[in-house]
Amino acid sequence: MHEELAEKVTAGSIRAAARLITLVENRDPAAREVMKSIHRAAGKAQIWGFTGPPGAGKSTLVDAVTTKLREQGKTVGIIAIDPTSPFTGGAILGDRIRMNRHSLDEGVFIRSMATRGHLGGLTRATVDAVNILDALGRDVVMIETVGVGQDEVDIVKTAHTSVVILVPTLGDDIQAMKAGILEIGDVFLINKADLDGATRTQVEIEMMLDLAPRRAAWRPPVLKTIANAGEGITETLEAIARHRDYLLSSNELGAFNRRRSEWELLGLLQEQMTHFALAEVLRPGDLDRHLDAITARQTDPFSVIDEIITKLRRGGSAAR
Ligand SMILES: Nc1nc2c(ncn2[C@@H]2O[C@H](COP(=O)(O)OP(=O)(O)OP(=O)(O)O)[C@@H](O)[C@H]2O)c(=O)[nH]1
Ligand SMILES: [Mg+2]
Repeated sequence: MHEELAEKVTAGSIRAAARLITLVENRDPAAREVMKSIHRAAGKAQIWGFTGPPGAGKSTLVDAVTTKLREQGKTVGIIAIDPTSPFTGGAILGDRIRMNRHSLDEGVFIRSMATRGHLGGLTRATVDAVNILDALGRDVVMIETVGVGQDEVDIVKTAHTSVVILVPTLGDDIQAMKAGILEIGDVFLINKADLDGATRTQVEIEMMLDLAPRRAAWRPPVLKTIANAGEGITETLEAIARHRDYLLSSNELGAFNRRRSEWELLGLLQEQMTHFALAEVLRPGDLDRHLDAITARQTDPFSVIDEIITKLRRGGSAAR
């Protein structure tokens, strides 16, 4: 079953990819074997992240970018992350409606995923889903996420190029913006440039970028877009292509891919070790007992970890 599903995904079956994403989303153990088999087939896609505040126009922009990519004959995979927070509760429905015009196009695969609920588990599921669309043979995989939490920022860091989408705002709002979002952007867009203050916001972002310490030689461009009118989309794609050229020419791509492997491996290790400890080392009721004792200050989390590690060293369940 595993081999068959893996073969179907790498042969380009959308249905197989959808099924596999559901398995990874549920952290189904069956997904592991398939993920092993498809790893070698992945690594060819360009991965782009789109992040920004709720309602900035991310979905509209990704949709417009998708149209352009399809005109160029490129296949597209989109992961829209639904943070399931009260103020963006309608994200899934919204994405469906706005991306409707691609719904009959086999060259566009769109999937919404939630980030909340598990101990970082769904952040991992998102990374797996990107790899699945990569192995499916998509030329470009885009991740749309609301840039609010650490999970979202982490996800965007796994993209080759991160596009930060902002809207015209008052100066104070920009100052209040988390420095984090400035650091992750390889390309900045001031979307809704049809609204007042777009140029001023653009200038302010440019100034903030001038002041911000930069690790790399790449200076992120700041562009104005009107996503719902398709304006600035060609320029956005050109900026992403220039960033790609920079990654290739500076050898940054190799270093980036290695960091991505590290992030993936260590994340998986953390997930699996936690799973192993909870399932194999702790007896039923142990976790509750530890939590009660820590809360009552009869012990501390460090001592409990020592105890768990000692049991792990002795061989997990054998030590019971
Ligand atoms: N005036 C104007 N409206 C726009 C522009 N781009 C998008 N919009 C509108 O802004 C609203 C939000 O757009 P979305 O694409 O759903 O924004 P989003 O960032 O994906 O939203 P969430 O996923 O809910 O965070 C929609 O009504 C769009 O039609 C633009 O350039 N100018
Ligand atoms: Mg959206």
